Amino acid sequence: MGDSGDAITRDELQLATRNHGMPLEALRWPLTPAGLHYVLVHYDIPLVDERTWALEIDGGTAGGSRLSFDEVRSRERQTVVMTMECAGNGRAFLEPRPLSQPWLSEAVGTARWGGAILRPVLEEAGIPDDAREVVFTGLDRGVEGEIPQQYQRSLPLDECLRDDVLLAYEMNDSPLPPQHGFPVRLIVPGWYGMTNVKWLAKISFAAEPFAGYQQETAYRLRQDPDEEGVPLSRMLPRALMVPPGVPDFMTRRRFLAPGRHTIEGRAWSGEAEISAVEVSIDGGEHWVPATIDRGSPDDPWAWRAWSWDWTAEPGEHTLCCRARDASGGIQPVDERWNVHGYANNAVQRVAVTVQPEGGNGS
Ligand SMILES: Nc1nc2c(c(=O)[nH]1)N[C@H]1C(S)=C(S)[C@@H](COP(=O)(O)O)O[C@H]1N2
Ligand SMILES: [Mo]
Repeated sequence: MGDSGDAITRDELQLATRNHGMPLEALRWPLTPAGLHYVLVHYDIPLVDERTWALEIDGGTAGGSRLSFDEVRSRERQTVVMTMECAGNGRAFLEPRPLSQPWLSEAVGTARWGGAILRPVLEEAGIPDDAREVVFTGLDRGVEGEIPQQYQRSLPLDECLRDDVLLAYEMNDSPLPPQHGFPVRLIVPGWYGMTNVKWLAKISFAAEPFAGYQQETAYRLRQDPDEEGVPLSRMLPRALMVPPGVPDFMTRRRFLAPGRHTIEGRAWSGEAEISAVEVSIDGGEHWVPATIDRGSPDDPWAWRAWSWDWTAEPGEHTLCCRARDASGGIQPVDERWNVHGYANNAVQRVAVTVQPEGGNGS
């Protein structure tokens, strides 16, 4: 993987127009409307006919099996409200910038995913005694790192047996839109986006660690391309704010009238519950606590709303927010570089001009 200087390349732009982020003002919705949820597709969105589609389950002790779309939908339905974030979120802030989808902060969304629990499907197929992982294969094909492939990721067997891991066929109570994995995708709360394999075609039991491209080459933290690296799994803590006031069209600098404004946003972590959110108005020098809405205990995988009342003084400010979680994780003020540009959860910075003729919305 190469890197680039300051200017965005045509290839990055091509990826950035296909794969859209969630506009940060959409942090106001507890459930992201499906069209505002971020999208990331490595190859092409496949056209799937649900009447002929089937999910193949391979390597079970009960012999191979196939589930039709109706068979998946006739199983007991379970829902989970889950915040999903791409492991590459924050990549475009890194210097030098790793060449891939150039996300800033917006590769996130929260949806209510509905579907069948994976565990009984695996149990009915017969989990082999030596199974350590389960490999999930999507229908989409492409070439990456010069290797032709179908999108494939494995997950440790114990994670697959959680009650909240789903074969999802609904997003926000509607059928999955094509770009989000129609007809059926995997949903694994807490893990970075790449885990949630879309357009599922096949599930196979594996006795050995899966060595596919998306496991061994991509989605690892490395300081050097030749390192073995550390595989990514759960989302690091992050808080984002709704940029206050009104934006400049090109630079997105914000304009705000002096006085009292409520700064609001959401925070999440795949490791542990969010324990604190703090805000800074001076670019991360000084921090003050925000108020966290505890949310519903029924939705442990959903982001948490937070807010902070600001009495804005005229001048130039850099607003920042950062989250901590109960496992001790906290967002760094400075970026941590790695070869592929993953898991950059450095604090968000929003440039705000407070002036009497500034926009009043906050
Ligand atoms: N089959 C398949 N599944 C996939 C992908 C893909 O390209 N193909 N992209 C992954 C990545 S990197 C992310 S971040 C999430 C994005 O899911 P979304 O587009 O529904 O937000 O899907 C994951 N599942
Ligand atoms: Mo991703």
